[in-house]
Amino acid sequence: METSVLQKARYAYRPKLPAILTGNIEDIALRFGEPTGAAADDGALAKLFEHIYGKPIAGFVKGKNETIGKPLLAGVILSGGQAPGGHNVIAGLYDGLKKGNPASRLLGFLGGPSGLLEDRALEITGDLIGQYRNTGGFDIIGSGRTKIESPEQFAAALETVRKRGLDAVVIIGGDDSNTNAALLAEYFAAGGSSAQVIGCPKTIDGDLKNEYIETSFGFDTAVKTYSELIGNIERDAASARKYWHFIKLMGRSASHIALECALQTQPNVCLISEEVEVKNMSLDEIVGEICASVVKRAADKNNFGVVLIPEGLIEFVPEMKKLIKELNDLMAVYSGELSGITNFIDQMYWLDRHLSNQSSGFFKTLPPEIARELLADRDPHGNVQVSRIETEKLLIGMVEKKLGELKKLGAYGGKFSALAHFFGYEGRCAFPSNFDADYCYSLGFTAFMLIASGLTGYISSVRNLTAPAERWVPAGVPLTMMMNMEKRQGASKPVIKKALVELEGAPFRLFAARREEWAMKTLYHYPGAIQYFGPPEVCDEPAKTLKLEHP
Ligand code: FBP
Repeated sequence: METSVLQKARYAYRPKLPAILTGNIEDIALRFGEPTGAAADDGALAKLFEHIYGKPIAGFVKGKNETIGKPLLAGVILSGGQAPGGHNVIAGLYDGLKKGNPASRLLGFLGGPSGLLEDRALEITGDLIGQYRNTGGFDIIGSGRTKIESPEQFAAALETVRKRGLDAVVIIGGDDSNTNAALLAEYFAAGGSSAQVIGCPKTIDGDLKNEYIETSFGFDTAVKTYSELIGNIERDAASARKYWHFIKLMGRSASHIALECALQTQPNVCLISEEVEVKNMSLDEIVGEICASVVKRAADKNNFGVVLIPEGLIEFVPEMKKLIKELNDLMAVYSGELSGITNFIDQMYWLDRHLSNQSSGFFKTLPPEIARELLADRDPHGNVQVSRIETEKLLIGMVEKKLGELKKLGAYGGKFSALAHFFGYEGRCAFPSNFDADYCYSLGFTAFMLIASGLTGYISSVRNLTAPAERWVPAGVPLTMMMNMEKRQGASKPVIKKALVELEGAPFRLFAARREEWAMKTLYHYPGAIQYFGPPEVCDEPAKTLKLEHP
């Protein structure tokens, strides 16, 4: 493999570990807390997860650990969208296994959960992992979005585990994939298998977090990559003074990425889906908010600006939310009938008969490209594929129209020329920041400690992340503790609770306090590129969201 100069330099980077995980691992003992409950719906979850529900949180302390040295065979799966640092989770897991016993081995299942179901795997060797340390991407074994849900799939997973003689499987994924990890752990335990399942919190979206998961890995690098690009665009906008840039940012339903990028770059407008939902804002009101900034800035001869749009925005606009819910239910109930109607016009007629009057009326007002995307296949977890909906273009069109009306009324005299961008894939495979490189390695090493200690149905957790890495606190947290029941594809299912932006939280409050000024003036902030070498305040600084949430 040909490697870049930076890649070679990053191979040599030694990720930092929490102090408790350094030194002799036979001297790291487990300390258990009290039995745990669930995020909500305790009764239903206790029934569904009879074998893994209610376990205590497992922390680490100095002390003798008798179980740690036996040789183990573990498997690892990368699941869902790429997030910077995945390779380092595998590196931390691999190094832990080898430190526990050099005879331990690690298999990487290929292409996500389907690799486990179809028993496609390769052995992770020292040479192989050496080529991927501290690099972005998931290409060492690939990823996939297969949801393990049918009885045949669970049986196939158990069959692979038995055939291979696996002691444990580590699933590196987001909320849906870690829900799968809990289901698998329960299935294995109920089926009399001793195979353990451990999850790791991954997603650039930042929505897999709670009291025990301070942030999901990949968020830090992704937001820094997008913020660099947004800062560059802001500087271009302020230099050319002729464009409004509408930038959609990944993040699925959650606006954590957009909010963090706003705090880093101080754009003129940043929409936050969770606020749109709470305030019940219609599309028209959202457009009004953007136009207010355009009009004010035009009065100062600033016919340029930057607008950040979270990719899930569209799902939170009340009329759209109602429409999507109705579409999801119809697509679940009439999937056979609907898939037989391939022509868009015929689909519209069919929907006209099945949607409520309000949703049908709203659906007809949408540009055809957006309507088509709403009818496209859901992902395997039943989510609308929001990254494909061109909200940024929809908003540009609507803003243009509204400004035209304002011009006629004499309320606006500027020029409006807009450009659309979408930043998502650009940040998912970046070289992990030092923070993500260290955090991921620690998560992988912690996953090994949980396996070696015989635990199952736990997620690897590392906390106190705003302190220097040696003071980070690793632990194992029962997956069921983060779960509740939600309606998915028409049925009530156990899922890990998504963390959306809290309007009472410190990051949003800071943003809300500053945004009026940003809307009028040009107060752009240019964070520049991620730095890997240099003083800690330049290289190791975590994201603002994390610092504000954990002062
Ligand atoms: P995960 O939730 O699996 O981490 O994926 C995150 C994400 O990048 C979202 O931000 C985005 O909506 C989605 O993946 C895009 O999916 P795909 O990679 O299938 O196009």
